[in-house]
Formats: sequence, structure tokens, C-alpha cells
Amino acid sequence: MRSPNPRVAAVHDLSGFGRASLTVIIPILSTMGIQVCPLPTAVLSTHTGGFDGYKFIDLTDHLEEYIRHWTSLGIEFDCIYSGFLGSPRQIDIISGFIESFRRPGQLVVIDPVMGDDGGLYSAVNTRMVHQMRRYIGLADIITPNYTEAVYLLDKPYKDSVDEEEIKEWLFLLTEQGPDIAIITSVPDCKSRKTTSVIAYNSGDGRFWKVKCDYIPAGFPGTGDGFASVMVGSIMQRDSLPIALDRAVQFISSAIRASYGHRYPEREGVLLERVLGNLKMPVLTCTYEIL
Ligand code: PXL
Repeated sequence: MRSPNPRVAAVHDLSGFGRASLTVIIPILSTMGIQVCPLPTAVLSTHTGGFDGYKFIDLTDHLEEYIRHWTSLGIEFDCIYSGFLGSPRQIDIISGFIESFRRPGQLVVIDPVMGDDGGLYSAVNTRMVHQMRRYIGLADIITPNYTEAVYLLDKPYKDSVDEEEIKEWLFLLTEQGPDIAIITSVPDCKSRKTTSVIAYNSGDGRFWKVKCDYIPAGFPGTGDGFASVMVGSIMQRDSLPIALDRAVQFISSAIRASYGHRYPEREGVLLERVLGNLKMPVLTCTYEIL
């Protein structure tokens, strides 16, 4: 007999300060009624976006034993959700984990966390980018931001991009294996005031778009928040466009709740103030079909 709540294996780092990765993912998914089982890839004193001298404890050498224990217990997961990985070797180890813990009806979501604003995070190197291109083939859903999509597809980074070009990129990403590709923070070529999330489901050939108001702030961890709401929403059996709307609306509300206060952006959004929104139904949807 299994406990009734959906269960997710969350393969991410734990950053002690700054609201990113597991400190964002666990509260969001727990609020959405999902049991989170962390498989920590690294422990950091802070995330790497804006703090100098952070302590980085790489857990690569411990992962296989950790996974062996889970195997011996026969634990089953309804979803495997992978994000920031601490070394290129972890990609091989976690690929093996996904293959051996696969079960029918399970969802595999890979957020290929590598960078933002045109560059790679300081803990990510080009070897990881190359491995990531292969790794995303194991996923049902991938959620790169615009910068990560550029790196995955080896495209030049531009400040704005045509919608038709993004559709082509999404198609190319799904050709690498995932059924659904979602690109976040897509800059709008017509307006500096909006960005978009654009998604493609290769199963039915449909493209979806949700526009977001652009707020001139760069809070780290919002990509983790977006992907977590997507995971929670899909596990609650929402459709793809509804899940996109819920995730965009949640992150927008978190940014708006934070932006009016004056504190360092590197501390992330004031998640604690908006978590309750996840309990409410989506009343207005803004998604478009492209
Ligand atoms: O939010 C993505 C992320 C995850 N993990 C670590 C990070 C970042 C972004 O900066 O530094 C350690």
C-alpha cells in the first residue's frame, strides 16, 4: 500500500540562503499537496547569483549510495524533477537513476538549469552544456529559459527574437526527445514591456503562449518557482495551457509582492507572502494558441 499523495523525487541543490532550488521547490510543491523527496546534488551556503565566496559542497561522490538505498527500499515516484546539477558526472548518475526508477505513467521533468541573461552560472561549465543536450532526451517535459535554450541549441544570443524562430527552436528541442518543451523569459521583439513563456506539445502539434509583464528586476530562483508550479499543476491533472497560466501568474504575483519593497534582489522573491495563492483556482486565463 502506498501513501495517497503524489510523490516527486526532486534532484536539485540545497542553497542555504537566497531562495532558489530546493528552498523554493519544497514549499511550492508541498503547498500543492505533493510529497517532495529531495535527492540533493550539492549543498551551498547561498545560490551562486550575486553572492561572492559561497561554500559549495559537491555531493557527486555520495549520490550512487543515496540512490542505492532508495532502490533497496523499493520507493516509487510519480514524477522525477531534475534541476541544478553539481558536476558533469552527475548527469550520468542521474540518467541512470531516471532509467532505473522509470515506471508507467510517471512524469519526468528536466529543468536544464545552466544560466540566465545570456551567460552561464559560475558553477556551470561548457562540458555540462554538452552533456545537458543529451540528458534532456530523457524528459517528458523540459523548461529551459531563453538563455538555456540558446545554449542547448547552440544559437547566438540576441536581445529579441521572432515568434516563428522560437517555434522552430521548440520544435528542435522536442526532436531531441521530450514531448513538451517550454521556453521561459522569451524577449518580445515588438515590445520591451513584455516577455513570454512559449510552449510546444509535439504530441498534438500545438504551440501555446502566455505573456508576462516585464518588471525590471532579476530575482534569482524564479525559474525554479515556475518549473515547480508547472510540475504541481500537471500532477494535479491541469492541461498544459492552464499549467502555464498558473505558473506565470504565480511568479508574476511573487515578483509584484517583492518589487515594491527595498531589499537586495539576490535574496529572491518574498515567496512566503504568496504561497497561499497556490491553493486558489485560476480565475482568468490569458493563454493564446499560436
Ligand atoms: O535558480 C537556479 C539556481 C539553482 N541552483 C544554484 C544557483 C541557481 C541560480 O543562480 O546558483 C546553486
